[in-house]
Amino acid sequence: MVKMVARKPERLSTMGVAVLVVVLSLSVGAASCAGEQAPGYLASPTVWEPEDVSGLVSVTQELVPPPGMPRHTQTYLGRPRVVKIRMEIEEKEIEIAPGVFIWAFTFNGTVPGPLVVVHEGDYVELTLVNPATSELLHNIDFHASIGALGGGTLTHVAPGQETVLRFRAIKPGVFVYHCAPGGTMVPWHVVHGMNGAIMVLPREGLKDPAGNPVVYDRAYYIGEQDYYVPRDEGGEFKRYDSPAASLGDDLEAMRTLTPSHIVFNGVTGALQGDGKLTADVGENVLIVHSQANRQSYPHLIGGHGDYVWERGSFNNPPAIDLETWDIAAGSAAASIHTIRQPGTYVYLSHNLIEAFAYDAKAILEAEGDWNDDLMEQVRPPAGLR
Ligand SMILES: [Cu+2]
Repeated sequence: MVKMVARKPERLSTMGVAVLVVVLSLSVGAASCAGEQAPGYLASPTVWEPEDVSGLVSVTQELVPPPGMPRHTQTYLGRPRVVKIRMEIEEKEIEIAPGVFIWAFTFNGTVPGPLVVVHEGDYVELTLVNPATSELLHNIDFHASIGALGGGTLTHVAPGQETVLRFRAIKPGVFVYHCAPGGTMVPWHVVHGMNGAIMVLPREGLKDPAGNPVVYDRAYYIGEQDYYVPRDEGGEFKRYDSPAASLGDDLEAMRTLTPSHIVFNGVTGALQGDGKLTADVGENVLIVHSQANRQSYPHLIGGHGDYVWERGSFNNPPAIDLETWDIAAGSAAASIHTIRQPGTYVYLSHNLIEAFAYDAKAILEAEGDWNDDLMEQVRPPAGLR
């Protein structure tokens, strides 16, 4: 028998959510490694019995612009709920970099669309509205859902139409959603910003690899976006009069598979300067990071991913203490970062060309006391001695 003490999650400060952290001593048999699920994790996913939805409590979730997340509790042990959300489609011209414009196709006016948060077993009831002022037909495909192309075939809304879709979130994790009207319209809408993510929390909250609760004190949503802005004969980025006017040029630019821009949260520098992320020393910071169309390689310069759900599924134990991880195209990852030093961190895609020559990065500024034990400048840079 191997005696093992589970790593204690660093439970720090508050964000209005009180969760009891229990440290367990676990006895692990030497033969328990192969083919078994980690302690505290299910050997197989939960089977959800159908509910009479009319008898369930309905709650309305107020969606907020990224990098914010809607108000939520990290645990929820009551009966499944119907979580009602509303998304209004907006086609709007935005300036993605100085002097560079694109007609963004958006859910609720932002790139990415808002993060939705529910708990495993809940029902998501979406009202999707396409105002009469739109030019284009849109819909939504939730990777968290099951059936009808993720709801895509049930939600086509022409300008001046709305629809209501309800699906059950039976798989805990972080998942992309995106517009998917069909054919080449799918990537065209996605690379015009029409994507976002949903977080389906386990009902008991997040857990470390040993099954102990892990709580976060702050949470941010980052949607990484690749754009393919056409250039004119002189090499300048083109600007168009209407949402659909760029289609022919766009498809040509998209087929190069070479983005003109790669940014976090829609616009160059969105999560830097006044938009930077903040934290305090001692906090656990959750970052949900989605990329609906391309790969990404998250890394926190000056820190680590203390807990990383690289593939996004909360039914799998997180990896711990990673330096860099992968986000597959069309997926989201969740990571928790324990902030141990004050100062400036850079959260980026560690294809450094994409981070610095493009703009796939965010700044995280932390306040608190410096820890000399972890790092100390023994002698500042000076002349040779
Ligand atoms: Cu669309």
